[in-house]
Amino acid sequence: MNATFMPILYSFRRCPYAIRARLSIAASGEQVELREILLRDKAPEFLETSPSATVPCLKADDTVIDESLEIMLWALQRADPESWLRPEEGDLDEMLAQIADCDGPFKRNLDRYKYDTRYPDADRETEQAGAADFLWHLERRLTDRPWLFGSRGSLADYAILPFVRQFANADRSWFDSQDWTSLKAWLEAFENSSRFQSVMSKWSPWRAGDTPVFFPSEANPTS
Ligand SMILES: N[C@@H](CCC(=O)N[C@@H](CS)C(=O)NCC(=O)O)C(=O)O
Repeated sequence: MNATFMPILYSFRRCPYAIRARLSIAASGEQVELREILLRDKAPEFLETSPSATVPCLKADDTVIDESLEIMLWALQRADPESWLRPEEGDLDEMLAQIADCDGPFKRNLDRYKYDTRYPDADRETEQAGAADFLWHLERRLTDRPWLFGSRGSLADYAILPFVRQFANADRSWFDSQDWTSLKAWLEAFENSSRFQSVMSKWSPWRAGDTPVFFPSEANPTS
C-alpha cells in the first residue's frame, strides 16, 4: 500500500483508549501510520484533525474517527480474523453494554480514584468502592470462563482490559490484596501476552516531515 493513502492513527502509548484502538488494529491485520502525540504539546496537524483534541484519532481518506470504540469497530469490520465481534457467548450488543459500564461509571470512579487531588469533591475510598463493584461483576463472569464472553478474547475483553490495568496500577498492592482470583489471572494473561507487548512499543513523538512509522511495524502475514 502506498503510504500516502494509509490510514493515520494519532496515538499516545500509555493512554488506555489508544491501547484498545491499537489492540484491535493489530488483531484486524490492518496497518496504519502511527503518529505518537505528546498530550502536553500536541502537534498542530493533530489538532486540525481531531475535533475533540483527544487520542486516539484515526484518519482514513476523508473520514475522521475520534472515539476509541469506533476505531476498534472500524478495524474489526474491515477484518476480524480472531472473531472479536462474534464471541462464543452472547453477542455484540451484550459486549457493548459491558463496555458502556466500563467507559461510563467505572472510568469515572477510576479517574476520581487515581487523580483524587484533581477532584475536590471526590472521596478516594468511595471511588475505590464504586470501581470495585464493577470489578466484582467482572470477577463473577470470569469465574465461569477465562474471558468475558467465552474461552477466547473478544471486543469486550480488549476494550475493558486497558482500564482495569490502569486501575490496578493506581495502587498495585491494594489491587493485589483483593480476592479477585479470576480477574487477576485475566489481567495477568493480558499483560504477559505477546499481543499486549506488541502494542506497547516505545515511539518517539511525531513531527511533520518525520519518516512514517507503521503500526504494526510489519504487516500481518495473514492479512
Ligand atoms: N472518548 C474518547 C476519550 C479519549 C481520551 O480522553 N483520551 C485522553 C488520553 S488517555 C486524551 O486525549 N486527553 C486529552 C488531553 O489530555 O489533553 C475515546 O474513547 O477515544
